[in-house]
Amino acid sequence: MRLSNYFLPLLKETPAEATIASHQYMLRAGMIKQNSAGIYSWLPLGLKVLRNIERIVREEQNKAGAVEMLMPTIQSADLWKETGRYDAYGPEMLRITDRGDREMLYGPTNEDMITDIFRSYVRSYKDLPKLLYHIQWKFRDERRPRFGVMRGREFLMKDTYSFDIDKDAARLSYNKMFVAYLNTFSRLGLKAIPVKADTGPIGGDLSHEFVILAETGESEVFCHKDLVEMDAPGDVNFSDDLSDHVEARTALYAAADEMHDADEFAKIPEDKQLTARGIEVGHIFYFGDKYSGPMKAKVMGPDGKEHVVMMGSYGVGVSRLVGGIIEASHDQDGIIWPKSVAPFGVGIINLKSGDAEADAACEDIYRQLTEAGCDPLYDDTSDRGGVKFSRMDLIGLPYQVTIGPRGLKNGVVEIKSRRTGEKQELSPAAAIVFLQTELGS
Ligand code: 5CA
Repeated sequence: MRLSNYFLPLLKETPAEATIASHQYMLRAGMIKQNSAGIYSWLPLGLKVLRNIERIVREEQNKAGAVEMLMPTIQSADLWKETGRYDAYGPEMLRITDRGDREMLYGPTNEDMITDIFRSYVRSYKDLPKLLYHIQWKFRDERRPRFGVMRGREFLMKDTYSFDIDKDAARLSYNKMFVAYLNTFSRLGLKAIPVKADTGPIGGDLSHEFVILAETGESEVFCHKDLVEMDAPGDVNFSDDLSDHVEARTALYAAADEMHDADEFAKIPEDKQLTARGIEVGHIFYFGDKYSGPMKAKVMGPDGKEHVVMMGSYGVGVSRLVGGIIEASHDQDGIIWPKSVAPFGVGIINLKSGDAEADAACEDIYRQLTEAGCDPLYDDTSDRGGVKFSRMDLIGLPYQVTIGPRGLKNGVVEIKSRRTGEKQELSPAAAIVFLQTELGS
C-alpha cells in the first residue's frame, strides 16, 4: 500500500477523552473514530488489525473442531421469553420494536438463538458432540462505555456453543475450548491467565475468565505466579482428553475479585502470590441445561430415552483484543504490534521523495516486498524524514526500512526493528531476504 493512496487520518494531539494508552494510540493512529458513546467506525488501519485477530481466533476454533456459522445481530424477543432472559437481562439489552409492533432486540449474546437452531435439527446423540461458533457484532447498553474499544456498546465477539449428551462429555468440550483459548492468546502475543470467574447473566456453575495482565485492566486478579510463566499447550490432538492441560492450570489458585477467597490465596507461598490488574479477553461457561431445559433441546440417547443436552458457551472479545494487545505492547512513541496481528509487515520510508534515485530504489523494494508477501506500507509522501519516522513509530509496524541518497551511495538501506530499536544496514537484496524470513512470509 502506498501511503499517498491510503486513508490514515492521524491526530497530532492526544484527545482529552482518552485516558489509557490503547485508546489514545488507536485514536492518534487513525484506527477508529467514535460515532457515539461506545460505538466506533473501524478505519482502514484498525480494521486490518481486527481482521488479523479474527483470523487467528477462527483458525484456532477450527483446529479445536468448532464449526463456523453466522447468526443475525437482530433477534426476536420470543426466544428470550422462552428462557426467561428477556426480563432477566435488564437495561443492558437494546430493545427494539419493528413496524409490526413485534418486540426485537440487538443481540448481546446468542445462547437462546443457538439452542433454538440446535433443537430444530438435531435429534440423536450420534450427532454429538457439536461445537458451533460465529464471529458477530453484539450490542450491550453498558452503563459506562469507556476506554475506547475495551468497553464498547457495539463490539465484535467470537462466541462458541457446545452441545453434549451429558455432563462428562460437556466437560471435554469445555476443556477443548480452554486449550484453544490458551493457544489463541499465545499466537496473539499475549500471556493470558485462566481465572475462576462469576457467571453473571450467562449463568451456570463453572466458568473461567482469561485475563491479560495490564495496569489499566478493569478487574483485579489474584493468582499463583507460576501461571504467568506457563507456556500454551501448542499442538495437541483435540480428540484426546485434554484434562491434564486444564488441571495443570486450575490446580493453581487464580480468581477474579468477585470469586476471590483470601484464605485460599494466603496458602500460596508469599513469594508466589500475585495481585494484579487484568483485562478480560475471553470467558468460558458451563451451564448444563439452563437453556436446553426450558427450550426442550433434547436428543435420543443410546439408551433409547430422550436427554436434555448439556451446554456451554465460550466468548472471545475480538474488538477488545485490539486494545488489549496495545495495552500489553507499546512505548512512549506508539504501538508495537506483534507480527501476527500487525496491520502491515514493514514500513518503507523514502527519505528524499522526488529524488530520482531514491524514488527508484523505493519503488523497487516496494515491489519486491509486496511480491515476497511482506505487506509493505510505503511512505511515498513528501513529508520531512522526522515526520515519517514518528508516524511509523506511532503505527507500530514490526519493521521499518529507510532508504535515502546517502545509504544508496554505499549500496545499503537501513532496517529498524520497532520492538528492539535495533538498526542494521543491508543491501536491498539482503534486506528483502531478512524481512521475508522475519515476517515468515
Ligand atoms: N455468551 C457468553 C460467551 S459466548 C458471553 O457473552 N460471555 S461474556 O459476556 O463474558 O463476553 C465474552 C467476551 O466479550 C468477554 O470476555 C469480553 O472479552 C468481551 N466483551 C464483553 N463485553 C464487552 C464490551 N462491552 N466491550 C468489548 N468487549 C466486551
